Amino acid sequence: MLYSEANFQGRVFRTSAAVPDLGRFNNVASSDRVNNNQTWRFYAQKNFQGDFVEIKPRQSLANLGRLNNRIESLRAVPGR
Ligand SMILES: [Ca+2]
Repeated sequence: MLYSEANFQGRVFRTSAAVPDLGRFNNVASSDRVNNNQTWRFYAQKNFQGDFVEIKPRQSLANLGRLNNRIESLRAVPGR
């Protein structure tokens, strides 16, 4: 789940599948949470390109730091 504000506040974007283009949620996310048993990567560019931050199963990041308001795609890490 992605949140438009830090500390899991604001608008929410929820998905269980890869998202190559977040559309209206591009460059919005300020915090992320992973609620399943996969490791996910959150990327600064569409189609899983560019800088990324990795979040492990059941973990979260209350502030995306250098990727704050920069996330444009996300997917589970293949084979993990
Ligand atoms: Ca934001």
